[in-house]
Amino acid sequence: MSALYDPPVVAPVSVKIVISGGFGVGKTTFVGSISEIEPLLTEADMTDESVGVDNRDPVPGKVTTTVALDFGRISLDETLRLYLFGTPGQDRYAFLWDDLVEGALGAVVLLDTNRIEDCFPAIDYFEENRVPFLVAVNQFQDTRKFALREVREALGVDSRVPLVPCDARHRESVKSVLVALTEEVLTRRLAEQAAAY
Ligand SMILES: Nc1nc2c(ncn2[C@@H]2O[C@H](COP(=O)(O)OP(=O)(O)OP(=O)(O)O)[C@@H](O)[C@H]2O)c(=O)[nH]1
Ligand SMILES: [Mg+2]
Repeated sequence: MSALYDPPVVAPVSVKIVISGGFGVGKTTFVGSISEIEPLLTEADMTDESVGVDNRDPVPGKVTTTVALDFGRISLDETLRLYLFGTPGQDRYAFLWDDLVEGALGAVVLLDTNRIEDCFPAIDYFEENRVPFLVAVNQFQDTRKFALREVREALGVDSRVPLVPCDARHRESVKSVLVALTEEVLTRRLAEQAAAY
């Protein structure tokens, strides 16, 4: 009898989110901190072959790098499941971007305030392809702390693009970034719908 009144079981909506930014900015760490499944990581050792090709100075202890993608999943609630695709950070894998970004609902651009310019290619890509995105300011040690307002000035992005603080090593921080991104996607969608009428 009661089964008649049970609410219907609704399959969660699954959406694709891209995690991007410059080399060594914390993309793989971000996906690994939040994924509720064992993340698929495509890390390869950084060898001497990369000397002169990759600038490893900003991340001196780094021994591996992403060569294809990071993949993880997080359920924000029972109705919404995010599939996370982390991009490789190095320019020579740029040819993978179109496939990785295809069908994405939104993107996170991770930023290290020591080398803000490294995230410009990602920002340009999402602007050109009209993918909603936000900028997550990652908290590295030995990094001078800048106010978000100063980072925004340096970036020169539209004032509507959200800037949020992040520590890619901490699940709660990563989750708040993803919640902010879903809010941004909704806001953009509603604004587009309103403009269409
Ligand atoms: N202090 C601090 N360290 C971080 C943070 N996020 C990442 N790291 C460290 O930064 C290093 C690089 O992180 P990765 O996650 O491999 O960076 P990535 O962007 O995936 O690198 P590529 O794929 O090679 O471009 C690692 O040693 C991380 O532990 C952070 O928020 N704070
Ligand atoms: Mg990586």
